[in-house]
Amino acid sequence: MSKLTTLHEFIVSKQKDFPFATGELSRLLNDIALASKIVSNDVRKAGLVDHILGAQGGQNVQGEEQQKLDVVADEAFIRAFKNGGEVCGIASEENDDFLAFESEQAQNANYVILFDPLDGSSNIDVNVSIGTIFSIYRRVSPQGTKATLADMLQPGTQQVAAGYVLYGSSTLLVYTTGKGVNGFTLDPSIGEYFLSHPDMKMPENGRLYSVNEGNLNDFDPQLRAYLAYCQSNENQTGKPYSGRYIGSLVADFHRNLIKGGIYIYPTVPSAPNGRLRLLYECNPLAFIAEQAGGLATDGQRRILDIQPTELHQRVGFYIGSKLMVEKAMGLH
Ligand code: AHM
Ligand code: MG
Repeated sequence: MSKLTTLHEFIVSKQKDFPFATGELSRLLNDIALASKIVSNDVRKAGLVDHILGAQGGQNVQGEEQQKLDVVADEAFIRAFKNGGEVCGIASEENDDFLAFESEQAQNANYVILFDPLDGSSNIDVNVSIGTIFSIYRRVSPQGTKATLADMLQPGTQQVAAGYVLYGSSTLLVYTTGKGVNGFTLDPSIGEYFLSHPDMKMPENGRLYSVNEGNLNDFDPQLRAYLAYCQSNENQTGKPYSGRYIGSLVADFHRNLIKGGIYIYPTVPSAPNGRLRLLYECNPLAFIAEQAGGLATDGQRRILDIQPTELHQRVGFYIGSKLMVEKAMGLH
């Protein structure tokens, strides 16, 4: 049997790819792994908490109030980042404003992290896959001071690492540091991630499309024409593509990354700027998609080129296999 590679071994072995690496980024990735194991454990107990403990007045055995899982996840990640001391600040989809950490160690740290602690929250209560998405940047403010908004509002091209954790039939951590994409599966019995998906590549083309078709009447003519193409016998496979929409972006993206497909959440009248957040959802997944050979746009611009102007900015989102995104953009 060939030797298994743990996430920690893998991170350490890749540290030399960064000529001036001090180990800070490696430690930050380990902090993420740790927090994700805590959240994974909580996610696995979610049904118990909601339907058994929840039935007892929302209190656990110690008589403490149960919190919602997205808040639990948010706190677990923030705690890991605060204790780890590798970031000077964080921004989370769950919080209105960013947090600048006060400690001297944090103020001397070089990185900020932006994340969606539990994406697909409408799926929590119905036992369907959910995930965490994260994006890491080097700060632009001077070291030794508090993190600023400018540290958070950097275009996606400046990401030094990004990834997601999918709490699915197993827990999987996928990340990139700009040198390809690798995936690690958690062995829950020993609490260790092992390299399970080395050097992930998105198929150049696919036959899965993921979109909330309930919004069809609000889609622009170009998108409707693209969906009609997907559903027709006229596409390159000669038979209709399959529609697959979980409603958890991480899970929809992950499936399309492996099998080939496109995920679309366009701008619509009810969400004129789109639904998904540029900083917490679109940039990190766009970085991974491009690293795996795919594409991500807002309909006009490459996602990674967009200069953010606010923390919770939303954008239209087309992400997936290269030829499918190009076709949807009307480039073929
Ligand atoms: P969330 O971060 O509040 O969970 O919202 C993002 C989610 C995505 O995971 C998912 O793809 C999308 O919203 C689903 O939206 P809709 O229910 O409008 O199809
Ligand atoms: Mg989300």
